[in-house]
Amino acid sequence: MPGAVIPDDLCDLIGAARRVVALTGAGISAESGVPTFRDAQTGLWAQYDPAELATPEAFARDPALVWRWYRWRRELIAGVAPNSGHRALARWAARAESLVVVTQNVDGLHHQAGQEQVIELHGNITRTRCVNGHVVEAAEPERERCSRCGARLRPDVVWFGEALPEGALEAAERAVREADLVLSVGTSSLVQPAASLPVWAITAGKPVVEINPVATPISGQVRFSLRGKAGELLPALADCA
Ligand code: BV8
Repeated sequence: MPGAVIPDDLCDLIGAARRVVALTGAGISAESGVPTFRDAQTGLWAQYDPAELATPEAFARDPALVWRWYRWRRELIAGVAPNSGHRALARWAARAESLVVVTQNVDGLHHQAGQEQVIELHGNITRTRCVNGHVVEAAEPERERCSRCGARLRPDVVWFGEALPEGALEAAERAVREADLVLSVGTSSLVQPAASLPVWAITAGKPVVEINPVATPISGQVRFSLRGKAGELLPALADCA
């Protein structure tokens, strides 16, 4: 949909917005070739449920299997680049007083697109840490131990059942509180506590704009629910900024 048509009232709202927050999920990376979390499983991994593998229990039960899954995802992500959606948010940030990206994604593509203010709620798949929290470099994290405390190494992501990184949710809540426009881009709005952020914005009376090819649990509550792809709609929205 080249040159998507943005309604005048939405374009005016964007033009007047000074402090923007973009809440992003796996859908913004889909056009970069990163399968969304729910369809990430192809080939060998089709038999596994990501919500089962992305847990401390799975890692405790079979660390080698979990590492194989993360190595497969790391190799996939190493071969992709930011798309026009990521780039549009980075461009928009240069034109607003502030634009903070609060992402559920662990692929680092917002940083790669030049986005300066990014809150990674669920960590970053390319980083490795030990089970005691020490971030380390490791060529073979499946086999190596922490160079600082000797503990087992794991990907520096937040698994289901684990708390978000210290201060990340608070920083995201503060950004939403200070925003005059909130975007919810490419997320099924199912995973908590990230999914509570757009709901909190709606409750606080902030204008929320959702971008998703399909409806989500918040589609009926937001100011604008745009049915479309992030890579096509975000550039058109950024042109209004
Ligand atoms: C916690 C990192 C507490 C790992 C991930 C309340 C109620 C119910 C359950 C809970 C609750 N509170 C907590 C829970 C449990 C759980 C949870 O939410 N479960 C869900 C399934 C019900 N939450 C947690 O466990 C969280 N921790 O709350 O801890 C605590 C507190 C103190 C002390 C101890 C514990 C931690 C959750 C984080 C899990 N880690 N990722 C890894 O990646 O390996 S989650 C992972 O899945 C992703 O990071 C992402 O967040 C999530 C997938 O969600 P989406 O990003 O939305 O992706 P999805 O595939 O679902 O949707 C893609 C969307 O894009 C779709 O809508 C699609 O239509 C759209 N799309 C497709 N193409 C495009 C597009 N949109 C635009 N353009 C396109 N081209």
